[in-house]
Amino acid sequence: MNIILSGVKPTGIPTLGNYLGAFKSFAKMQKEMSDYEIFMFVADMHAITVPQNPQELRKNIKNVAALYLACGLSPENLTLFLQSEISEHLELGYVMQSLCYMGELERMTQFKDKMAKQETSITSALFTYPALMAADILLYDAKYVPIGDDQKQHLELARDLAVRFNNRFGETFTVPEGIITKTGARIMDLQNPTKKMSKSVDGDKGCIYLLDPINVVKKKIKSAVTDNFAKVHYDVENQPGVSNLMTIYSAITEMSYDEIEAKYAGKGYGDFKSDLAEIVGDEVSKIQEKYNYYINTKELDELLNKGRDKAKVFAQRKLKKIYHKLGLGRY
Ligand code: ATP
Ligand code: LTN
Repeated sequence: MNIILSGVKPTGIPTLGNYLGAFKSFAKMQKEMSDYEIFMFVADMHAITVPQNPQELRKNIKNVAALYLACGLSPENLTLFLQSEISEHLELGYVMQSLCYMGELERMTQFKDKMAKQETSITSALFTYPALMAADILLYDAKYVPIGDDQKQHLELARDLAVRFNNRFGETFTVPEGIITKTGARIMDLQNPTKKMSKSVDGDKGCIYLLDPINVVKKKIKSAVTDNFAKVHYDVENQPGVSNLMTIYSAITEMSYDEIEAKYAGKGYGDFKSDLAEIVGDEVSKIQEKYNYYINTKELDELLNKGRDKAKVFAQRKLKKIYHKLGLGRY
């Protein structure tokens, strides 16, 4: 059986970046690849690699689960679950750590960035997190993993670890392939367009949260940083702010950059930003309508129970085989 799998960390309210880089493509793949099984999980174990407030975390977990559905994933043919309810992720995570070299983890840019910023409280779990992410994927023999551009390096590591295990212990894991959306792969902060839009970074003017009131969403778009060129033109180096807004425009409307440039030729940023504010406002309001349904009904918990039970069967079966290949245990 072929599986498409991905995870989202409940480290805050998901952003427009998460939607365009990840959630939106999950739903698209579910529609287009109907012969694949879709496994989606809330990566709550990854969330605690940085300090979390337990009450907030519990809320964020439910929010992420509801947003998977609100962003267009249909509950049919979907296995939706929480990572912390399937302990096999951690067990295989440990196996992956014992296969993974320190040097490989030290090279991970996400980790290096955090070290460079000398953020306090860098935990050992944050350092080994790519090994757990590899386990998340390999445990289910996922074939395709839709991710944003920032996860490319982690996915590469998962592939390397799969190949390494297979070479040492015989064919065991499917080598996964990352699927990165053409547009929307990296949405930048609206106030600081050289930085990724991120849900766990303070200072929210540059970040559109999927649960922001719609007037706030529009206001954030309208006050996004641009430049003095007064030309809607895609040029990431010289016009990063406008280019980022064009990426958002294109990811939602599916218009190409050339089409957008032609539409706004000779016009200033005012028209462009007002139109985009409406486009994003409409998209986010559709998401919120569905979110409100799922967060207020029993259906979400029922789906999570069903997803947990199904994922557990897969995970237990796979881990047993892996332990056997490693020579662990008595059988
Ligand atoms: P954090 O901000 O807490 O580091 P995150 O939003 O980067 O978290 P996740 O919530 O786990 O991390 O991300 C879920 C998915 O969203 C991943 O596939 C990731 O690549 C994608 N993603 C996250 N931010 C962006 C962004 N700004 N643009 C495009 N895709 C993104
Ligand atoms: N590391 C990812 C979230 C994540 C994930 C995964 C994505 C954890 N496990 C498995 C795809 C497959 C992130 O920070 N965005």
